[in-house]
Amino acid sequence: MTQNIFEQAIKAVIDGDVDTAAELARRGLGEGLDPLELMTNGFIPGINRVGDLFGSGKLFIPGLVKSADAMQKATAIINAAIPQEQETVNGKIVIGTVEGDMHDIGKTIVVSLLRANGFEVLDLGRDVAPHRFIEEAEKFKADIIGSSTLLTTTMVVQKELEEALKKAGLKEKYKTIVGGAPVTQRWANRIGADAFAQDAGDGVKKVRHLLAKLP
Ligand code: B12
Repeated sequence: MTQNIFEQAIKAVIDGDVDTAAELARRGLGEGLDPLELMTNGFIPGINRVGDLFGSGKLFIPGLVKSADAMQKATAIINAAIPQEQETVNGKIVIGTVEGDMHDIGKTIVVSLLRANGFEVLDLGRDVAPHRFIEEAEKFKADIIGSSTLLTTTMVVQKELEEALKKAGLKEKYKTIVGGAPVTQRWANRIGADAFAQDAGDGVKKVRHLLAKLP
């Protein structure tokens, strides 16, 4: 039964079927499935397959956009169902997708899970320039700056953010965490980011570690 709903979710995303994706998200939650499990075993493998199909030339932009719509609809329903921690914990994070990159599905899942774990999060959305990450972190009195990138061509913006922080004399003030499909621990080390996370759950874990290191 559960396996079946995951398979249907994968298919709905590949087909770009927004209504079915929404219905499956609601049905899965209604059946008591854990929101993250529904995401991790159903919708995320679906959008990853879409990425592979697009990458190998078997799916084109209109199909990619339809699948992204189905994924976004399901994500919104599932994110809204993640139980929220009532007490806020000490820890403020600004997070956004870097300049030039419009992908925000994964970043939005990370935001939801961080909030669900009691962190205060300012979501800057997408297409965020390095100077804006810094300005908003200053205003929000953030502890951590998180950036997401899905395009290999915009990974460099994460490096520019590190450089801008150093130039402004703020590198010690904020911890940074990077994520997104092409991002690795190796990349984080190379640019001097303080942490890398491979998914939203790992993000929460790494944010906790970073906060423990703050003075
Ligand atoms: C959906 C999608 C789109 C949608 C995005 C909709 C949206 N609002 O996000 C649309 C249709 C708009 C789109 C557009 C394009 N796309 Co696109 N897209 C994808 C696709 C299929 C899925 C991305 C996704 O949502 N994954 C699901 C989420 C849950 O995973 P995730 O983002 O990796 O996030 C998780 C982790 O990485 C981590 N994480 C992510 N961010 C962060 C941040 C922090 C701080 C932390 C801690 C963790 C973390 O946690 C998340 C949750 O677990 C990918 C393929 C892929 N497999 O990545 C291609 C892909 C990224 N796209 C690609 C391309 C080429 C494009 C376009 C250039 C196509 C075009 N010619 O126009 C445009 C780019 C426009 C732009 N300037 O950004 C390529 C990139 C290739 C490359 N080498 O850079 C990919 C890889 C497809 C491919 N195989 O070729 N795309």
